[in-house]
Amino acid sequence: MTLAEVKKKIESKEALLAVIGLGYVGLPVAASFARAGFDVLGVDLLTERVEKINRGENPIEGEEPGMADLLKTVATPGKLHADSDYGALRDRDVILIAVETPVDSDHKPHYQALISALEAMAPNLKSGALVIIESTIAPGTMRNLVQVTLEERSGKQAGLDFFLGNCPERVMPGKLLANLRTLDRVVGGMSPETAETMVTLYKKIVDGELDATECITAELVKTVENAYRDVQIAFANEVALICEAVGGDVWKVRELVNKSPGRNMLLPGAGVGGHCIPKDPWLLASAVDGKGVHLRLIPAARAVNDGMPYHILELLKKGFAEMGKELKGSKILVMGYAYLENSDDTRNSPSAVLVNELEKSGAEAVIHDPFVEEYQGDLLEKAKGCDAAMLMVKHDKYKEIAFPDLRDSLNKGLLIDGRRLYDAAKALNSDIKLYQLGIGMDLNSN
Ligand code: SAJ
Repeated sequence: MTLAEVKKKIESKEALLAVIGLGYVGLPVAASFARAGFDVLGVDLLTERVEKINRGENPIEGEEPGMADLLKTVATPGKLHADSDYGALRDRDVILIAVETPVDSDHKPHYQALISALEAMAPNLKSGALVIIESTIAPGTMRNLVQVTLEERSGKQAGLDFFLGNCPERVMPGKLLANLRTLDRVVGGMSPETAETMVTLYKKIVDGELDATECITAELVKTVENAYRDVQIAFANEVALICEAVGGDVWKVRELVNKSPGRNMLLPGAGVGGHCIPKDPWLLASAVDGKGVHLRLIPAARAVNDGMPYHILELLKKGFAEMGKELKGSKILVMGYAYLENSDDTRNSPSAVLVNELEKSGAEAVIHDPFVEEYQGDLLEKAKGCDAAMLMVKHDKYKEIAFPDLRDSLNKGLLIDGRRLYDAAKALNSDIKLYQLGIGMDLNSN
């Protein structure tokens, strides 16, 4: 099959599609193409997930508007069918891969899932098939890993016997289907014709702009956009540390800085978690391994952001020192365990780092989070007997706290606010000692 024939089958929606990896990226994509009228095969190693999808049930945790209903309507043969058998790929004209691409503890890409998927699909690759990687990958991976693996394992030649592209996702938990439909996407093809064919495909489910380009550009854009955000957040965090040290208020400083044209200082906070921001800068950085490029800013930003939970702990230690209290043997209420406000997603949660440090210091951590099932419950009940509370996530529910009630529950009215959720004057009136990230001691001197 030539690329032109693939394009024609896509235009008429006769093309048989497959999506490998039915997680929070792959499943919405598979379901969206099925809704658009394609026959989609979903492949995932988790048989339980496969069975759930074939029953029309949504396996994705958390609130995903529209996802459950969409699956109910498309989970039928001829629309979306899930399977664990890679052999089912043999008749597929277009294969999307959306498997996890984490980094190891040494910050290097961990491509095992991607490699396994490529090796399993290669023997089943139909001549003329279009293969698209949606996973976030380090710049150069399409050429150096994906193309090499597929050619070696299939005996076919990219650009001749099959076609390759990279279309990074821009999904966000809680808005999977909305982002997928509305956000612009970079469409990287190993050839301009491949990129154009991919645009024809994604046009069927994406209303946003589809920017056809090369694979290396697509790989760079995705990792750069998240590294950029990480550096921006790190800058805000470092300014918060400066403000604390010199007696300023970073929140006021940020507001006034952002009145200056072209400034957009992000928010300091108790840490940077989630499925992409902590990982993608390392994928980007790994692309220059061995190329004699010494990166300083991107790794430094990661270090600043990873250091924030430890800094919040320092604020607690400062409060205890003022009260002549020891951390060892104390009981600390940790408010918020998700990585993001009003989310139940705990991946790379900064609170997990804080809890670990508290326990290493001999303190007992009592965790509360209104969205994370195992930590739900009555906040004031959990606060009872605690020596301090630490606000790590600015869940809306935490804004409603009545300080007098919190004060009555806590042994000592000590509250560490890692997200500037609270108003110092209100805390003062209810005799709560409040330490807020980024606000210097004398401004914190209530
Ligand atoms: N954070 C800060 N200060 C900020 C913004 C975020 O400390 O000013 C922290 C959050 O608390 C969280 C982490 O950083 O722990 C990540 O927050 P995020 O708002 O970046 O949310 P994510 O991780 O879901 O990022 C996603 C990304 N989207 C995709 O990868 C498709 C990111 O590229 C988007 O910029 C981001 O959503 C967004 O803008 O909402």
